[in-house]
Amino acid sequence: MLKIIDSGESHGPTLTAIISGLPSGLKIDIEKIDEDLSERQKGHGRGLRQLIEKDKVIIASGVRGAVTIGSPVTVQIRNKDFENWKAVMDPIEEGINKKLLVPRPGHADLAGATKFHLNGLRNIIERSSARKTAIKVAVGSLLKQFLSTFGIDVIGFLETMYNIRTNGEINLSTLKKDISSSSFRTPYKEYERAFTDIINSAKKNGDTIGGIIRVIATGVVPGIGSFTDDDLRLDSNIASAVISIGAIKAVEIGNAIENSRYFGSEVHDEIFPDNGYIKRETNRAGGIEGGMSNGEPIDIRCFMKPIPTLMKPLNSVNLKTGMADKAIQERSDTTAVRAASIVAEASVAIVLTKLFLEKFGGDTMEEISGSFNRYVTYLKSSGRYVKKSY
Ligand code: EPS
Repeated sequence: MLKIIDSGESHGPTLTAIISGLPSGLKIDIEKIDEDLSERQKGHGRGLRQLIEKDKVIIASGVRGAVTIGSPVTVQIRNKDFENWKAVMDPIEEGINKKLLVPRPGHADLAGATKFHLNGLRNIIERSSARKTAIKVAVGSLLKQFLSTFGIDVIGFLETMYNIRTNGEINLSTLKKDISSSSFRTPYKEYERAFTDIINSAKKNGDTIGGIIRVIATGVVPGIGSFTDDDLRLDSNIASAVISIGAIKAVEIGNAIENSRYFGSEVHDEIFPDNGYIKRETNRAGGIEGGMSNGEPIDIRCFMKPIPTLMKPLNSVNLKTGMADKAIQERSDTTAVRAASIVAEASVAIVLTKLFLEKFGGDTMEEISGSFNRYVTYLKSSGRYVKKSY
């Protein structure tokens, strides 16, 4: 059973996550985790915080000699900015307490302050901050290393921003290369100019923009997740995980939205025999049927709202005076859709690892590999092995 808990405030000393339930014997490549952390920090439209931080993972438990030992793995990232915020954010010393009093529409500010009986918003801002997505990326990056041992690759990328309609075929065999050569982490390179222009114009107007992220996981064998229990469904776990990322407000699996407008005969992905394999010619279901992987690529879209911190602030209410006022302006990003694509990739990796371990779980990598290999042998001998469509 994989369990993950994380903690940390945006300007506190560290972000921390504990991953319990990982088997022993998994080799960890720290550099790969740091590469993903750096990916999260990049992108046109990010704010000044990213110039202060240079995120690096610290592994504080559960790993010896770059190999997991079966005990809980602690990962941490230091907030360099804490040095500048010590007078406000020291966990022990009572410091400066300048009250932020006017909540931002669209932010956790108002509901959070009400829930915790506060006027000042600082404590709400600190934990609801997108800064905490850094530790999620560290966890997801580590778990991607587990998944890759079993041939699973999870790739998150930017599909579009604002109201720009990107078009074009995705080539799964070159997708990773295609997005890594794009400053926007998108395979739709011909739209990069349009993305740059819309970000520049939003920034100039003190505004923000959202967009759509796509995550595709390849190499997932059929039968991950389960129809038997709601909390084991792959689709519900993915939806919950990605919608837990701040500002992600909707999730689509496969072509779900378009599918709802067509006849069943036009939507369902027909199954064909192919010399002892199973084959499909379409993947409108996004690789999930009955809450389980069906062997096709898992295909998810995440819809991100524009960031609520506007430099041209919206109308709000001062929590101290009760009078009309303009919302607070904090240092922020014009857009973070590109960054969110690596966060969503991490979230999907976390879910896939959890449900993979439900099916093939064991104390050691060796045990898990044994169980996995037996299943693959069964798939092949029963004619259920899914032929790659890419
Ligand atoms: C972010 C860290 C934050 C913001 C932004 C993204 O740091 P700071 O508040 O010190 O500038 O830049 O977060 C938000 C937009 C938000 O609402 O929390 C990060 O590391 O991704």
